[in-house]
Amino acid sequence: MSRVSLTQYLIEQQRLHGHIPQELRLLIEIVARACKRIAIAVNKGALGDVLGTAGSENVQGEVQKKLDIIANEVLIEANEWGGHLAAMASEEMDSIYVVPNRYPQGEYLLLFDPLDGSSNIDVNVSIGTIFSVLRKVGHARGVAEEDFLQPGKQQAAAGYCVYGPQSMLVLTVGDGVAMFTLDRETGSWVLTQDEVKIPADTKEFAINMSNMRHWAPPVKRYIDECLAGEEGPRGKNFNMRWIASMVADVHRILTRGGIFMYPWDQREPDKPGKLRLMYEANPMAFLIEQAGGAAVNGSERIMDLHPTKLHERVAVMLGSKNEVERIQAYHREG
Ligand code: AHM
Ligand code: MG
Repeated sequence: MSRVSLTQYLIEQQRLHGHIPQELRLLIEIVARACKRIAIAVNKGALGDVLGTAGSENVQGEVQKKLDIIANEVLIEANEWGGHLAAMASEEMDSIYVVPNRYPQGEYLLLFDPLDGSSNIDVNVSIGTIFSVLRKVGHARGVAEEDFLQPGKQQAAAGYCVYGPQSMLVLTVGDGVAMFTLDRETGSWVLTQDEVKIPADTKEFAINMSNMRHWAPPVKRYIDECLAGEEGPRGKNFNMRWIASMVADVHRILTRGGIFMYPWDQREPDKPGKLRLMYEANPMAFLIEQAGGAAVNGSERIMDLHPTKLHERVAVMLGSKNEVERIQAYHREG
C-alpha cells in the first residue's frame, strides 16, 4: 500500500488546486509537528509528570492543568520563529501573543485551544488540540486583537488533533476534510482518510443531559422527541454519546455522523454558551461544513457570526445536516 504523508498531501493539494500557499503549508506542518510533541507528552502520562493541576487559572477562571500549559508552550515555541505568523491567540492566554521582534512576521494568525477536554486528562480519556488559521487583513503594520475578530467563514485552514487510542490529525484548507494517523515508528502523519463525508441523517446525539432542566425550549423539544423513540414524532430510536471532549465527539461525528450540542442554558444566562467561538466552534464548524454537515448557534450559522472579543462564547449545534436544520427550525419557530 502506498503511503501518503502530510507533506506529500499538502504539496499535491497545492499542485492540483492551488489552495495552499507556501507559508500556509509551513504553518500546517509546524502545527502538526507540535501536535506530535503534545501526543508524546500525553502518552507519557504519570511517567512524564504531566498529569494534575498547575495551580493557576486561565482568563475564563478555569483551573489550568499541567498539560494545558505544556501544550500551549509547545505550540508557541514551535510557531513563533518560522516567519509565517503575525500573532497567536489561545484559550490559555489572556491576550494575543505577537511574534517577537527577533523573528520575521508573516501574514497569518493562529488560534488554538491547546488541550481541549481538560477534565479528561487525568482519567485517560481522549483529549485534543483544536486550531484555526486566519489571514491578517489590511496592510497596516503591527497586529492587534481586532485583527483576529473575523467571522469563521474567513478561515484559511482549521483542524484538530485527537489524542486517543490513535493520534489523528484532521484538517481542512477549504477543499474537503482529510484525516492523518500518526505512525509512531516513523514519526510521520500518514493520510488514512480523504474526502470525509458526514451522513445527512443520524440516530445519535451528544449533549450533556445533566443540564436538561436548564435548557431553552427548542433544545428541550428536540431532545424530548429523540428520547420518545419509535413511538414518538421522529418514529425512530436514538442512541446517545457524550465524551466531554469536543474533539472526540466531533471526531465520532465526522466518522459516522451524529449531532453535537452545547447549547445556551440557564445556569449562566448572560453567557451565550460554554464553548469559545474563535478557537473551538469556528474551526469545528469549518471542518463539519467541509464534510457536508452544518453548524449553528441555534438560529444562525456559526461561521457567519462576527466576533466582538477574542474569548467570546457561543452556543454550538453541529453535525449531520438534516438534524442541525431541524434544530435550527425549532429555534426559528421560537
Ligand atoms: P475545555 O476547553 O476547558 O476543555 O472545555 C471544553 C470542553 C469540551 O471539550 C466539551 O465538549 C465540554 O467542555 C464538556 O463540558 P461539560 O463538562 O460541561 O460536559
Ligand atoms: Mg476547549
